[in-house]
Amino acid sequence: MPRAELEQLQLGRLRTTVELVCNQVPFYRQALDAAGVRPQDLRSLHDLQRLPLTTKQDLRANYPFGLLTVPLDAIVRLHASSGTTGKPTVGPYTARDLANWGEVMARVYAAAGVTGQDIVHNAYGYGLFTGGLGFHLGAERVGAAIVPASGGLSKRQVMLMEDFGATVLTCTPSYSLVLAETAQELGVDIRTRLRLRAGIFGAEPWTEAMRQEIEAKLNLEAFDTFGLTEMIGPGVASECIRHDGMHIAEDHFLPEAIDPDSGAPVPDGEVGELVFTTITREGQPLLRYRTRDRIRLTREPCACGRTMARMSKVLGRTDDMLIIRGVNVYPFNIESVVLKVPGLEPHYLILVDRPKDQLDELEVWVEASAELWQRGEYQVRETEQKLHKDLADTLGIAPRVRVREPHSIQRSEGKARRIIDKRELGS
Ligand code: DLL
Repeated sequence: MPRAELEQLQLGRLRTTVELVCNQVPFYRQALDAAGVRPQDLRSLHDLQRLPLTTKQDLRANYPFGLLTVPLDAIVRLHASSGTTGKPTVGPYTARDLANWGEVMARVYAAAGVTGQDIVHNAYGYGLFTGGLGFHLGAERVGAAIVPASGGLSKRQVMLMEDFGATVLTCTPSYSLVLAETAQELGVDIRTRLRLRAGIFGAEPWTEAMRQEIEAKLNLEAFDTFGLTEMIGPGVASECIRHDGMHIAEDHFLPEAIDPDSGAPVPDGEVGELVFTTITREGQPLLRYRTRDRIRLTREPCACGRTMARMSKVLGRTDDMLIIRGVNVYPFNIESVVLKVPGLEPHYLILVDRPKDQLDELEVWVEASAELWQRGEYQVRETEQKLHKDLADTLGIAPRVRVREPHSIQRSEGKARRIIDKRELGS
């Protein structure tokens, strides 16, 4: 759709949404009043910035159903994100929300070239997490054969991928590496015995270096895909075959990038916090929801022909930045460095500690490849020194580094937990 036409569509849908929440949700009525905005004041998309922002705290304060615009009768599905502390975030769907979810998920597959001919092995977790059922819905919509494997029992997953001839793998990037490793342990040669040609990976941050690792290990083309429970789950944005950013389903979700401190808009091409307004959600529409994900936006048309805005890979979250001795450290940067050092595997852990009366300490553990480990202590120490130097050069502080034995770092079936911040534990 040409952008001018798209923007007209967006404006109409935005007005409908604002009217809906203003009439049905006391929280939004008050917030709009406080901002001095009425639905009829929205004359162009620029007026979006006059609307109040919504935060995770607002969702918590209205838990579980305070932001619904419809009676509970009209809700046909409830998902929830786990959340590390306190109550989860609720994702309520009406029948039309589910239909729209199927539609945007079908686009995710189509952008990766998936058709009704494909066999999709879906190893995202089924359950409250939106990954499993979201990818399931979209595969049905494009008419592919879906294998609802969910996470875990990795040996059986490798067997099924081989026996059923899966052509597409969907799971978190970290779990894809677990499957690759399991295939190797079982002596299953991925190149000759599996038929995977594409993988659609998301739900956690991963670098370009990680993409190369995954593509090489699994012999497939890896696509990044983005979403969050608050919007709809997966299906918010996804890569096309150009791999030049993720196309946002902008006819359903209006993107903005803002300065996380001042809230001011950030121009296209610069890093800001991603903010979304849902413009077709029925169950729980959200205005200007702060995702806390750091990204760049572009509205330049893509070489693939799609006109929808694109977002960069997620460069980290505004709340996962580690401040260590006054220096800002992003886990994303650590991953980029780790994966460039030869002899290391893409399994790592970042530990932060504040020993009593001492300065903060940053430690990075990475697994050696079996080959490096066999070459012995001296080579391992040499790799450790290289990693130490490269990390210090990139981060601006020198972490402690440990290159560890293969398979010594815990694997995950879903989102990998790569940071252990002991300062949060009060030690
Ligand atoms: O992770 C939905 C999803 C499922 C997306 C499957 C993609 C694939 P939540 O559990 O609510 O929803 O977590 C949302 O995960 O705000 C980001 O911080 C992070 N995230 C999701 N996709 C990506 C990605 C699902 N491609 C939170 N890259 C978001 C980096 C991602 N981070």
